[in-house]
Amino acid sequence: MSDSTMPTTVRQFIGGRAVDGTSGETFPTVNPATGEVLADVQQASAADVDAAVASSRQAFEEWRELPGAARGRVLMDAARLLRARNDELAALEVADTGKPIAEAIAVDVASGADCLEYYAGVAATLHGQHIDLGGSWGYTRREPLGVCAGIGAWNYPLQIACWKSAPALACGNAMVFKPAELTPLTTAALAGIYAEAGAPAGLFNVVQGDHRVGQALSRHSGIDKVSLTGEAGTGRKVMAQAADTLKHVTLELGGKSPLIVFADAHLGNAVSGALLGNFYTQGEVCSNGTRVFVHGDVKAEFTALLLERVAKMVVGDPTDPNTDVGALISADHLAKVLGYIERGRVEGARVVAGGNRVTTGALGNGYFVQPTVFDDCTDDMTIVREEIFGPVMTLLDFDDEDDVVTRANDTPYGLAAGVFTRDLQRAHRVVRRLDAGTTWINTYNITPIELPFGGVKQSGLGRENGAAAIEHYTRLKSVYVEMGDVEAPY
Ligand code: TXE
Repeated sequence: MSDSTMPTTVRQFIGGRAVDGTSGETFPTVNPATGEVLADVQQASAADVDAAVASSRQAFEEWRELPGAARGRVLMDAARLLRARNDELAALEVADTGKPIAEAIAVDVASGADCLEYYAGVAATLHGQHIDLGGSWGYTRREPLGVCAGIGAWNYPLQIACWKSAPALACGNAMVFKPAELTPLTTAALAGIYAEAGAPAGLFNVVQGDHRVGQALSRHSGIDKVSLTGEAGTGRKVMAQAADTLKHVTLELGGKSPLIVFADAHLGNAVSGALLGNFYTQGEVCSNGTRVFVHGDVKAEFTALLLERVAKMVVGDPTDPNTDVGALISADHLAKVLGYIERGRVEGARVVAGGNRVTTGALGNGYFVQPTVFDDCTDDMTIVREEIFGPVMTLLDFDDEDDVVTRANDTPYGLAAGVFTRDLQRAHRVVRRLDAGTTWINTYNITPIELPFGGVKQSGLGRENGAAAIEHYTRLKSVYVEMGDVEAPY
């Protein structure tokens, strides 16, 4: 990775340029694969947040007046710039997140660019309705909310920043974005790209820092909407923090999603789905299908095929294109995941693959865990009930459709679910009964931008992507047009 790409200090990005924060406080961002400090990050102060909000408010007044097509052109150009820098940004994301370069090159930046392109097209289509009222008539206007705050998680820093900013900007809003403190690098680059694409100064500002900056944004009276990606507990806090000022809120939160394999499923595909749904991004994917329910008739065959393929997975240096499983995000998260694995053993589940930290050679400096599979799991075990957010799959048996649906729904979460079967009617019947916002039939974890993404129950509120996101970045104004005289009783 070129030195020009890796800053030594990560600053704020306010009013179209990088500026120093005023808190005087910094913290390091670390490469999870090597433990090395990548850069020092400036913690934003309350005054920096105020400045970012004021600068976005100013940009909003200009941006909202542009025709949608003009906004779309800026987004389209930003998408072009993202694609042009795909490999460079992917390498930056790998350094910050520890994920395999093969993933970052193929998915992270590209998904962000897809999102910008999609909403670039949507921007010119935003419209209200004409409502005929006989002589008089009415119409509705779909209007921007104003200044939105985006708060990101550390597993997909750039993609999350694009999934929030693209619909927000397309709808005429401005955004102040705070990436997760563990992964500040690529969001700063995105701000530069929006500026280069012709966005008004301040349209997309970035403030860096930990939960305190997130709190400041979600409480700020100058912010009209807050969109968080994070864990369920943080979601509840952000909603409470936003309540005093009645902000619009979107929450993309955690999950403990079921993946169901019926006896007639194509087992090769079902195993692929289970691997994608548990070990992609070393398991740090909110929609992962970590409760794998397999019909008793095919459990042995499925498990044998699964273990054969897990054994071939490469845990290694994330910058190596042959690596399948990279490093977990931090030493704290490593300890959390290893803690869950130990808990699984203590509660009687059987490790049939992995189960250990990887410390061979240089990997000992990073936070690597083997792709881990538990068998003989029961629904009440901690590893089956709680989100681990690591490479840990739990296998569960079932024999009856009603039973598996009931067990699949027996969780406070409702983010995603997957069903593998060749029986089309069963597939749609079961999906209809599953409590999840995002579901897959005969695949897993594929998220095209055209399709709304989001959860139900404790997995969140609102939706990202698709036409559905427009509802969460606009407000509706009704206009009554009187074509006659006003009739008044007095
Ligand atoms: O979340 P945290 P993390 C979920 C995933 C997992 C979690 C991992 O399932 O549970 O996110 O990400 C800021 N007020 N998803 O550990 O700790 C914090 O600084 C305001 C779901 O990063 O919740 C960070 O920027 N902000 C998802 C952000 O919140 C606060 C996709 C998230 O931090 C705050 C990816 C507070 N009180 C991960 N406390 C999906 N469903 O799409 C913290 N923050």
